[in-house]
Amino acid sequence: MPRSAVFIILTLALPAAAGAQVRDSAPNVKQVVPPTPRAPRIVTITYTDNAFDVPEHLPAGMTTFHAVNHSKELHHGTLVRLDSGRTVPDLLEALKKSGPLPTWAKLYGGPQNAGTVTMNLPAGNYVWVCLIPGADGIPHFVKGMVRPLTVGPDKLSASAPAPDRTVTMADYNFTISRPITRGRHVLRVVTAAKSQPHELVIIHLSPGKSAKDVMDWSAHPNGPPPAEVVEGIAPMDPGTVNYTTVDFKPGNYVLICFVPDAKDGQPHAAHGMVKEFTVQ
Ligand SMILES: [Cu+2]
Repeated sequence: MPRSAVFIILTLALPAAAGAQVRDSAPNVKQVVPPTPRAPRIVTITYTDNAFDVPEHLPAGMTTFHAVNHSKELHHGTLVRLDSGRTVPDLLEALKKSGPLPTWAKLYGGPQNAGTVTMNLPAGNYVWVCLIPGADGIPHFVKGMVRPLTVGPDKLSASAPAPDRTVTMADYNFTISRPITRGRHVLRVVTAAKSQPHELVIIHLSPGKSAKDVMDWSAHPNGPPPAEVVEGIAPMDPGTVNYTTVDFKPGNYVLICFVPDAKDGQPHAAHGMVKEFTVQ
């Protein structure tokens, strides 16, 4: 075959390979390799004292948020989706009242403290808020940690990270699909259907500290928490899915939810939403 003919055949073969690579694994046997899923784009969000450094616009689709905390206090980046034309002032007004948020405000999760979280964001209007109170009891969003975010209509296509554990949050417990072992895990985190919103605060306890120390600290958060690392997922309503990548080191861990209860306003932890486990 003349060299130019080989070139033409190779060129013609290229469009057929778009989206799927065809390779010869043996003479006359073609193996179709599925396209490599595109990883979500990584967006860094930063907390400083009572302020967020967050994007104001993002394309829709699977997105990874990597949070960096430059403040001494704990923060999270809770994404709230605003439907029915509601605005940031409407949300701030709703947050002044105790009890569940109105149905036009949907909690989408987000990174807890300096965590890494992936979620699929449909196009729409959102708000970043930090609902965590400071040592004075005043939530950080009141002090300025509230920023609007528009998502779409442009869209990026990317695949969710492959999870190896599922954490289900229900009224009032955490269920992990399999015990967590030492090393890096991708947790798929969901709130059970018909449940209240919940958050997943993952606390790697300091040596000698217990879940009770965490409860005592949360009631009177003076000084640093009795923890080496705090990460996880911000409050999320049923129907949303977040993924978080966590490097579990040997030691004692506590999963805890501080979302106020719809009935009595007590943190869910007071209703038993605390789970301790040890990573060997
Ligand atoms: Cu909860």
